[in-house]
Amino acid sequence: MYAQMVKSTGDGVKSRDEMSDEERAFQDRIDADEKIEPKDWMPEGYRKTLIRQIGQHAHSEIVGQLPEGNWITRAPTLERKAILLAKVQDEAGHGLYLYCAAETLGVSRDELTEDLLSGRMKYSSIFNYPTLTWADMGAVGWLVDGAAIMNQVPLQRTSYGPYSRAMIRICKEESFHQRQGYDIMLKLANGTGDQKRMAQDALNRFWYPSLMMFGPSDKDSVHSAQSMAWKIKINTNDELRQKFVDQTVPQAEFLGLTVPDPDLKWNEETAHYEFTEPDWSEFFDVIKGNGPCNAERLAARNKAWDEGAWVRDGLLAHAEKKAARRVAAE
Ligand code: FAQ
Repeated sequence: MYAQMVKSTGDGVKSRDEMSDEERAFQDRIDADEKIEPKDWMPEGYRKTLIRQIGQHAHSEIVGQLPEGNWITRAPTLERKAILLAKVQDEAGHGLYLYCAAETLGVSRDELTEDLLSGRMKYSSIFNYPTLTWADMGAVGWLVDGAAIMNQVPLQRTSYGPYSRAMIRICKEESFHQRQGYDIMLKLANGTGDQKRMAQDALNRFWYPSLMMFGPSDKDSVHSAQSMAWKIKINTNDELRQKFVDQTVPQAEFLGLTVPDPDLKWNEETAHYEFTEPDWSEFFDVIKGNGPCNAERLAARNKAWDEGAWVRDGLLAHAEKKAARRVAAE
């Protein structure tokens, strides 16, 4: 365990000897699997890392509504429309729980929103890819929500109490989302030739961007060592990516679809699939703001924020009026 190493690890994680008494006591609580709560003492780096990760996660849920929202009016049946609408509403709810969890660390939702709208804060790379056909709703549910669950199930055990509790609820809903996506894929893959081709095309376009959701490979992950020492993260990026591939390939086989990786193969000895890494230069380009839809996504969020100003003003005016009435009555 990092925290118990006597020497500095060279990856920016302090050894016990380098920690202050407060930091050592904090690390002991983490190592004993105690939950850290908002009013507890915490290192400034722990607080900042959580705000960054929870904030990015919240933004991902909010921006993540856009690629699916794009298909609500064009869903093929009333039932599919109602299901997709409910799913997109769930994502908004996830964003709200996560902003609330971040607020317990001393940052306001308005500050986080400003950081998203100005492009200072990131959201998941996956939402910078377009959703071109109805089959993409299947691929997003199956692969994107599938990757999200793979990452978020361990986060239910994350060391920060409010984040961990938000994750428990979110994971329940994400598993429904994954199932609805797989159900769309199942219908299309067993449908007409055109429908099967649409499903295959969606898998082709979403496979590598889904693998990128887990973050850069471990050797390039700047935050993993410290985040794992603090149990903010429970697994490395590569561990989760491997688990996702191992789980998803048999699902693709069941659909009769082909994972777009000619070098994909099962390794009997390791009991894992060997697979081709995504194009990391594309990933870094997308997270720098140069993905196919980055500008469109930020423009949509900014437009919604600006057009909602009258609602926020109205709510504030109403609250002020109510407060004034209460004072007058006292
Ligand atoms: N996209 O050192 P690491 C969902 C950045 S689920 C963009 O490895 P870390 C549900 C990273 O921030 C999706 N940026 O970083 C849904 C850092 O840059 P920074 C959201 C990425 O934090 C489904 C730099 O690269 N889930 O939305 C990405 O230890 C369907 C170096 O990386 C979560 O956020 C990326 N994919 O590990 C909604 C889960 N990967 O901040 C709608 C919680 C890395 O220094 C529809 N988050 N970066 O400027 C995490 O588990 C972690 O933050 C990782 C990244 C694993 C994403």
